[in-house]
Amino acid sequence: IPNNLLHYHTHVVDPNQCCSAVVKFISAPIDAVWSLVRRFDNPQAYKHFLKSCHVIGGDGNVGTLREVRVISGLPAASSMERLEILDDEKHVISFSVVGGYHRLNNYRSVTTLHPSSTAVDDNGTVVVESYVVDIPQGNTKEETCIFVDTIVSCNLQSLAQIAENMATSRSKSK
Ligand code: A8S
Repeated sequence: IPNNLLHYHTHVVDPNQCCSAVVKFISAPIDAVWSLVRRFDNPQAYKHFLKSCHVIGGDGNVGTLREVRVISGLPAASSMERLEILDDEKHVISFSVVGGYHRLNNYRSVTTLHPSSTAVDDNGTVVVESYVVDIPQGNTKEETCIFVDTIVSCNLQSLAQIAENMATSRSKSK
């Protein structure tokens, strides 16, 4: 992570909280990935555990609230989330959980995108998503991190698939 973005992933973590991060390489340009990630009003485009999203207050800027509903089979029904950071230049988005029916109290995540050029792919993106959350009563720190890491990894996996499809269909039509 470049120095000027490191502080976004530096969290204050209380003893009753856990903190972790997931990193994913995506073989698509940063603008394609960002066009999906920046949509605070449409997280279900790539977060497949969500079935709906309703924006409740705000104009799409910091402070906007959304209520997402979760598919069945998870220990959750809905979540109320507040947009904390949306920076189109630095490619940073952050939200915090402020309510809802689930077990992840005080969840907050920060997602940053970084252009990545390798020998194999000179136009890729690295996504870094870090989070901090309260450890639910009756669970350990490890269990909590495994649960959240799994959700975040699934989200970044489908984000990659969708962005990579966008990138290939675009280069084919050139
Ligand atoms: C995100 C990340 C997470 C979302 C979690 C971790 C959640 O939406 C789901 C299940 C839960 O138990 C908690 O970026 C909650 O959305 C899928 C409802 C918050």
